[in-house]
Amino acid sequence: MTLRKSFAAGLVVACAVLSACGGGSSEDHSTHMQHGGGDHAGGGMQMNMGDANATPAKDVQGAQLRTNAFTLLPTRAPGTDQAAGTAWLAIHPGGTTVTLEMTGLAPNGKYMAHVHAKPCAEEAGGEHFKFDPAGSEMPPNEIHLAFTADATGRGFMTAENDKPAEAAKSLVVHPAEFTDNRIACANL
Ligand SMILES: [Cu+2]
Repeated sequence: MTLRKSFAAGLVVACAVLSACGGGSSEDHSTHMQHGGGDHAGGGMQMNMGDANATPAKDVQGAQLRTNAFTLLPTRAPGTDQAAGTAWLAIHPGGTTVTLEMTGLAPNGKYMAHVHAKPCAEEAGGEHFKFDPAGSEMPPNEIHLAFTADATGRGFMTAENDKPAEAAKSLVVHPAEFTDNRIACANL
């Protein structure tokens, strides 16, 4: 699985460069989850991982809206067979809004979704979508949605970016602790 190897290697590089991964080879972006907006420490390096209270993509006015159901990926972690839901991507004059709504997740489980650069049928979404292909693996150069399922296993999150992600192809959901594992994918 060269894809997964290179993906994991990319994460290690990102961790080394950014010193932001807190140990191990898996990403941990849980520190900025569900703050409800306006809580970006420092303000210099805005690390937007989503805002559950932002206007959902399907409600953005004047947008070009793409939407699809999630399909389970064969790489999914054990215990995720019930995961299901919908992804929306809205391109609008203010940039891009991405929303996901899922059910069947682990109660109170932590997840990470990224916008990816290939359709679900190609390499399970391929690499992350980047606005600048030579740029950072973190937002705002990528679109990430960090979220925690509620006690019933429902997850909901919206991420905003001020650029139009025209070339985005899919949204892939991972366990937050193992972001090289791919649970589900929705074409966008
Ligand atoms: Cu991803």
